[in-house]
Amino acid sequence: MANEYKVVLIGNSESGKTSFIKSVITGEKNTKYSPTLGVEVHPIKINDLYLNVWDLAGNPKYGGLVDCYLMQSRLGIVFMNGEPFNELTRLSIDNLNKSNTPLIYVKLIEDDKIERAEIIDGLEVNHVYYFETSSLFDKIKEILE
Ligand SMILES: Nc1nc2c(ncn2[C@@H]2O[C@H](COP(=O)(O)OP(=O)(O)OP(=O)(O)O)[C@@H](O)[C@H]2O)c(=O)[nH]1
Ligand SMILES: [Mg+2]
Repeated sequence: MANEYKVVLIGNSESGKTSFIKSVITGEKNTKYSPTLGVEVHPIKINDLYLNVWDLAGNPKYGGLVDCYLMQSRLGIVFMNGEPFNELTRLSIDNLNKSNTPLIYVKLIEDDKIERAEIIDGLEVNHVYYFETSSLFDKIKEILE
């Protein structure tokens, strides 16, 4: 399909990747943590785009196949949790940079007080964008629109 895109979610373990995508798909507010073991792929439709969202494991222990999982990505969303990126996250960012895949950096914050998924700064520097949002945020889907 021409308007079908692969999007990968990367970032340290417990940075909120799975919570984010569950919140987008079902509106579910995820409060308990359970690590992703490898990858989960979610097909979602946003406007007229068909996205295959690959929610990858952030724990280096479960990241052995990451280079395969990142192949043919059209967009990477990098989740930040205030801690330095681990080795797997760094390797994934390098991999996507090498193939000139645009990256969006996202930080999930404490509450749902924000009014919209805001672009905080940088706007666009070498295809890098930065957002702060919350998976407790009801309109989280807007970040992908
Ligand atoms: N403050 C805050 N915490 C969140 C938010 N969304 C999720 N969390 C919490 O942060 C943790 C993140 O869990 P996951 O979403 O499973 O993390 P993950 O990045 O998928 O972790 P791995 O699968 O191990 O790579 C959970 O304990 C959530 O309850 C948010 O928007 N704000
Ligand atoms: Mg996960």
